Amino acid sequence: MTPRMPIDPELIAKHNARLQQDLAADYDHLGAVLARRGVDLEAVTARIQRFAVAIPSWGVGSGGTRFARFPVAGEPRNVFEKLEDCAVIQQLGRATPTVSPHIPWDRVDDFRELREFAHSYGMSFDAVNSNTFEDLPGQLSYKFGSLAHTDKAVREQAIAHNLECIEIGKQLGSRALTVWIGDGSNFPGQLNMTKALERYLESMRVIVAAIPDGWRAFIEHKLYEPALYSTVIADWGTSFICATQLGANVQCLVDLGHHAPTTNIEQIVSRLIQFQRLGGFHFNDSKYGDDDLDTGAVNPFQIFLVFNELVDAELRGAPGFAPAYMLDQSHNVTDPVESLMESAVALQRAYAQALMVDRAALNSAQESNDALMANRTLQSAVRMDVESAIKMARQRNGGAIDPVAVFRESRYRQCKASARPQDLTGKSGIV
Ligand code: LRH
Ligand code: MN
Repeated sequence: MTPRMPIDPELIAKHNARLQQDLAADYDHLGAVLARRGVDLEAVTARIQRFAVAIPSWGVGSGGTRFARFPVAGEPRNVFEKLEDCAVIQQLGRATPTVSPHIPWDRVDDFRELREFAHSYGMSFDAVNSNTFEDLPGQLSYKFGSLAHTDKAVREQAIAHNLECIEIGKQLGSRALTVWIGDGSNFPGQLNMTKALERYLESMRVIVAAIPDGWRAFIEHKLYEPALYSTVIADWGTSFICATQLGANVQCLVDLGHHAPTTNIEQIVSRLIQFQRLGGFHFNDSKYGDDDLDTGAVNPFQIFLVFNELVDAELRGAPGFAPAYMLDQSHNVTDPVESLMESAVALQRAYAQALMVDRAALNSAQESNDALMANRTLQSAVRMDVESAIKMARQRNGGAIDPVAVFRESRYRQCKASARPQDLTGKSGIV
């Protein structure tokens, strides 16, 4: 069954036809440059074609800060409209075939219907995210935590929610549960930090026991926010210890924005790969805190250094290496569809540049402690202009050579602005 296409395929064909000749010239040039380095461009392009990253369902609506949220006219009003927009990102960019849902934000009466709706666009579901950081009417409050709460009744409520997310994930075809909790404290002395982690582990044991065969549970650490003095799962070390305590199907999820500004994230990634606990990523960028900015928009070298570790693991066949790639961003001043398309391209770019690294030269420079040559080997890869390889991969996958240009030409957002009437008065908080 050919998937439904939210954008007129003719528009993409005409656009690609206009840009085809220049792309071919740039591609041939890159091929010649790489051939001199002993790198086969076709092999690189084929790997880029297979690269995939999941879209966060909560990312296609405009985000917000504690100060305000500025809705975009025509933004999705429910999960079905979110999936439509995700299908646009996939049709034009061809690197985002899955969506990571968030419960209860994406709750519907019939999840099988939702699965079929996604499939009608050729989309499927990735890791399901639980939410025990917001209160729902008639529920016990998560003000003082959830899985690590001092009150057994609140912990049981949070456990039950995660068990329900697993059941929902089964209906959606997900194969992983992501558990991020905001539990922590705002004052020294407020929390017995040892007991809090013991309560967390006790709660997670119940959840992990319900994880189906073939599934994984991802523990997502975060340094701070909403807790501003201590966070129960604050760093990769705590996440790693918990994963090793809880079971082989429990791994660590690295959200790039969840670290102190000076943290060496690529080293954390190399450690988690080495000990087979790298579950996956929430890619985004940040300058200060958990800013959830567009991937590669602020510090593209950071993403390259992470992919340098990932490509090294991929090429040496690191045991247990199967990271789940997901975006986790909040879009306050751009069109979310455009930001998500550009962010997927930023990941393809980092991946392609990491594939350009002369690993033999890097290895001999490292082994001979030739620091300058080692760093230069990396720098020469990140300086490679790989745009034609990414565009060729996208076009061969059936996408648009320039997705944002076609998205704007399609006037999709303007069409949705009239099809999705809503009050655009700004208010704070994530969709
Ligand atoms: C927490 C987080 C987590 C999600 C939420 C939307 O900051 O990164 O992954 O549940 O953002
Ligand atoms: Mn995240």
